[in-house]
Amino acid sequence: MGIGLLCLIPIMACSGPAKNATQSSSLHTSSGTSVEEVEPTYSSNIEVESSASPSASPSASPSATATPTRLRVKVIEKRGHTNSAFTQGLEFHEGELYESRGRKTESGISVIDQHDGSVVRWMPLNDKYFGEGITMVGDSLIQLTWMAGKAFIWDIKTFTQTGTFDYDGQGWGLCFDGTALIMSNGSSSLTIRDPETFAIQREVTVKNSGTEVPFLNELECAKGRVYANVWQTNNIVEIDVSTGDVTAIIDASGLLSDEEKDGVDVLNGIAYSQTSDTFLLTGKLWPAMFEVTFVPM
Ligand SMILES: [Ca+2]
Repeated sequence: MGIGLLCLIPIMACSGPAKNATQSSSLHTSSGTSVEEVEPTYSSNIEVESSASPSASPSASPSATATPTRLRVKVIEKRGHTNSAFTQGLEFHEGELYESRGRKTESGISVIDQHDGSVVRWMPLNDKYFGEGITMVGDSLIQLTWMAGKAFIWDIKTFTQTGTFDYDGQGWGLCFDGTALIMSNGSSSLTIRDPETFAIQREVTVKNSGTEVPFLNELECAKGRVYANVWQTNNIVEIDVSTGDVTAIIDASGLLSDEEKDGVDVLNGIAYSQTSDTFLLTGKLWPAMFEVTFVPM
């Protein structure tokens, strides 16, 4: 069944929560009943280190893996961003910046100006879908949806839909490492998928020193690692996807001023620029994007 639809208890017993709880859509269980989407009772500032619970106890010894490096963001440049964009995916491709937006009736894919965030090209999603993460494979843009079990394939130049992939469970983040697709679903697991068929090749559980890291959200494949926003936190984790080990934790707090935080949602959106070897970060409804590098604390 869809992951975690009935999971109303706090935190890590849930493997995939109803994350966008400002929506009031009805959710359907595998038994055909529907439940109203409920605001999760999660802490709004979960620390990655404290994310363990009895249900998520590490099976491996904490000493089995190295302690992740602690990093912070160093801002190179602050840029504009449309504060009505509910950012679910952000990625550079051939010099252009692509953004996916979520929320029903507001979802779509776009090319946005990488300096002021304004929309250069836009394709709305059918109103019944809630857009999620995106990535590019060749001339195709693949876009996840949150609860519909469908990924849409778009021609990158024309934004014409060329196909659909079906999958089980929720869709959150997506990136392509040049060989395989990596997808998150809100849990601590990432699925590694065939870019041609979307078939799952393998699954990896992401752990910080042996402890599972749930709520993996927007993804970015860069520099031989996978970077993931951790939902409801200002942390980005750097993951060795061959093992699932978190190799670094990046503290991205403090980017927005107190005034700018008014009305915004969580940090979500990582795009790596190979040209400048920098990352561009933003969040849902954020008024700004930040070109950053990751540096030691
Ligand atoms: Ca991304």
